[in-house]
Amino acid sequence: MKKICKALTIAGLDVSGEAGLNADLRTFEEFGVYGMSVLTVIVACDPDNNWSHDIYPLPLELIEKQLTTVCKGVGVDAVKTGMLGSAELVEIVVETIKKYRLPNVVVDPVLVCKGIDEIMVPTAARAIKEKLIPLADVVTPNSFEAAYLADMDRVETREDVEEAARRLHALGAKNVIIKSGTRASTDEYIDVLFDGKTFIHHSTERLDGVYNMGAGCTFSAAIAADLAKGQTVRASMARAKSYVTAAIEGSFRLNDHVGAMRHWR
Ligand code: PXL
Repeated sequence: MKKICKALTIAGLDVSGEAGLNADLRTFEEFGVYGMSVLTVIVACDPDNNWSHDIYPLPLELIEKQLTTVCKGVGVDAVKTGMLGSAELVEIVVETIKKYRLPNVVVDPVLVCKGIDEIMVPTAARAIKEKLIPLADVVTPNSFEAAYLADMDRVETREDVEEAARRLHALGAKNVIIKSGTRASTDEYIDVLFDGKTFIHHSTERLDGVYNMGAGCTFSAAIAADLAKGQTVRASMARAKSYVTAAIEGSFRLNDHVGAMRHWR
């Protein structure tokens, strides 16, 4: 029988399903990988107040129990981290990665939520930078997160992106992929991969009239899924990019505030 590869996402639940855990599990499924999940926070939105969101963290003890269930009880071929929510939880995740020697660690350093450019929990952000990124096989910040993590005012131009990637690699991440996304000042989406030696650029045209909530989660989940199957970072980045582009092209409206990507092909 063909080996079934397993991936774990440690992420938040976006109740309306565009981002976070839902997006990750759908992506694992599409990549033919068995998905498991450790839930960190629940993000609920207010339909009567401009879809403003509130984040409800789960008790740390409960998160630890989930981590033990999966990491000790089953085992994983790759792990992806998303919204963690507190410095204490970052520490627990770091200890878990070390204790169970988890392979193929993909860190999506979720520092912001639902299009708001403000660091959600500064102490958690610092812990991600100092403790989690050094354990990452791949770290996938968007340009806003890259600027924070690399201590730069902004990451906009190609030179900025390359400098930020060098700095994140120096923090200990083996591979750095910076996603320019909608914040790019050009007509392209440019993703840059730096493995400590070379830069690889991937660009696709900007898409109009689409929804891309959850694109970051989906992108890093796709990379984790491919790494779980033994693919190289370079190959998984290319596949992740085309998968995300197709999912954005197929996106659909949920309400006046948000839409969702189509994860199925
Ligand atoms: O896209 C970042 C993100 C990650 N995880 C959860 C989220 C969001 C954005 O809203 O809700 C749970």
